[in-house]
Amino acid sequence: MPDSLPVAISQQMTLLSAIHSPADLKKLSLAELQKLADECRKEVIELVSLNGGHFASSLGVVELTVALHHVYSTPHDKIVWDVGHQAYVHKILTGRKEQMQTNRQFGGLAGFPKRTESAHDAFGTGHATTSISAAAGIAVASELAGGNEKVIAVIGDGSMTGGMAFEAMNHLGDLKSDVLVILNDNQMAISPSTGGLRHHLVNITLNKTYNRVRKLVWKSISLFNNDLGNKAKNAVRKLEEGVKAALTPGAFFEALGLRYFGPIDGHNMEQLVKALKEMQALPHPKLLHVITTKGKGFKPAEENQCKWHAHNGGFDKPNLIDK
Ligand SMILES: Cc1ncc(C[n+]2csc(CCOP(=O)(O)OP(=O)(O)O)c2C)c(N)n1
Repeated sequence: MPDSLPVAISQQMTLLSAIHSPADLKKLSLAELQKLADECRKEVIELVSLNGGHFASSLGVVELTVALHHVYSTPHDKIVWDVGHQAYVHKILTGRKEQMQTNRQFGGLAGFPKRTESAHDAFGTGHATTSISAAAGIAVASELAGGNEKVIAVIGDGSMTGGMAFEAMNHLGDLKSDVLVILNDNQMAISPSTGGLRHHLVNITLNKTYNRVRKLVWKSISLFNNDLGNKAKNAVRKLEEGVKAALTPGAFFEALGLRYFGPIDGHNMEQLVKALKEMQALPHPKLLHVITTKGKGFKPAEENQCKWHAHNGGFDKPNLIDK
């Protein structure tokens, strides 16, 4: 971590106990955000060990959720969680920490985001693959009302294979609305992801040359920004776009009209916060490719991600925590 924890914080009560709404995350340093993420992870393990529930997917997005609530401001900004089974940390950070004991019980909290439960839940979910479409609708409504909120869809690589996600990205490319799609790529649906998209994503992630070329291309585009006449600039841009489309990762998403960024390490708080701040400044459709590990931080879940997708509870938590 680039900055170290103030001694007072490392020795005192938990950071989580002082978080009552996402506004409390705003002033935290990177080290404090990571400490908060570690505490949230323990909280999810504790909760599911007692009452059961969805598990491995929430553990995989702990850092992402903390970073999102640090950079963006819900309920003004809208975060749409695809499926919603990974939203436990989101619920913990948005004023429902104490009620999480009632998760999925009669009269208690819902196991998924629910609009009537919290203003921070932008969309009610449960059905996979709806998030990008919902985010596009929210963004269009905001534009019509003259709003300025940022809209983010967080979707897993499994749900990204559903037709509705492609339809929504295709539409977004036409709408040109300010929507950030975060592709949470853990190579897992409930079981391992399959199909052509999976191979495309693996190629992107593994191909370092593509990533180097992409960085070079974008760097050279920015070099031309001010110095050449408009005609030359346009010609260069067209050429660069062509080269970029042919050589860079994410060309598939770019072809649909979303600018592609990544892949980044979804457990590295510094990378996440930096990337999200960059995304926040861009007013058009874009996709941030984030690589995560399903079950992160809990060894049995990392080793058997399918089995630990959800759990009935009653497991031996203290002996199993991998930290
Ligand atoms: C339409 C629909 N089909 C199937 C499911 C069951 N389901 C719940 S989570 C999930 C896998 C989601 O995988 P991914 O989107 O990659 O998220 P991850 O759990 O890996 O974070 C599936 C298929 C569902 N919720 N909705």
